[in-house]
Amino acid sequence: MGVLNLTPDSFSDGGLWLDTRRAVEHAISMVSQGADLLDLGAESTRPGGGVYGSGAQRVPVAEELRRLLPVLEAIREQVSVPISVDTRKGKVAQEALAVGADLINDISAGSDPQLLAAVAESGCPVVLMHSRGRLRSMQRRIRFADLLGEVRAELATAVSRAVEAGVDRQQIVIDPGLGFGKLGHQNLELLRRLEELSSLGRPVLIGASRKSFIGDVTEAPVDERLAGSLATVAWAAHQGAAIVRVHDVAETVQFLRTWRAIAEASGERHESV
Ligand code: HH2
Repeated sequence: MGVLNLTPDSFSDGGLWLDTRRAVEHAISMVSQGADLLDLGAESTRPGGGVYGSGAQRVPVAEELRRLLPVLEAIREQVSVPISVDTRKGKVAQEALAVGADLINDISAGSDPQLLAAVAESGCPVVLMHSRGRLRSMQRRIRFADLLGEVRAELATAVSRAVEAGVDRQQIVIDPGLGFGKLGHQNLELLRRLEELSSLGRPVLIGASRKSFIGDVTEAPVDERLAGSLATVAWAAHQGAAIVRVHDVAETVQFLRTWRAIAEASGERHESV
């Protein structure tokens, strides 16, 4: 999943794709590099209270739609891969689905009933991501007694809430929400033990690309975290993640194709008869 942030303030690529023409070119280039789906976001969600100071500003619905819709419509005309929209707002999800978005990626795991209603009505897939508390303050007072157990239980609750709202369980993807209300070592542990989320019976998405816990380990600045990001992709793939959400598509695709070729290598030659 290739990330396209239509925001002035995203933590790693804020302001890069504000011009519609450039944003569309970038989307097309990610698809030609091998992205199987795209994720368009028009509101930064970097949490406050930690490395990002006061965190992202909340964006009104009208502004989020103004940033999103023209680019979404233009990309829809030119690419055939599924397009995801990264939003917490029901109204934005509804309008995006109406102009051709294929799935909704919600970092608040369906906190807006209108979003779940829009997803249920369209029958589209939805990503429900784990987080705790409010974006502005979630990096303060982080407490887990049983990290994996609590993340899994809270994701199970989010899945049940979505199903009660009419969302098809088979259309739900879950995400432990790396960097959202977790400390650096907790993000590492979630990656190492990712397989334990498989008991929820839903595919897992991982978004680790360029995040600050990679910087904590490597001391690399945000624009020099590709190698660290690829290490997270390796762990995610090894633990059975279905989708990795990344900024660097070409490098990730090359990495995963090689990784998979090794995993599938049998040592036998398959010659056509
Ligand atoms: N991370 C970010 C945004 N959306 N969605 C899911 N499902 N999982 C994630 O881990 C995730 C996400 C944050 O990354 P980015 O979009 O690059 O930054 P920003 O929120 O500052 O726009």
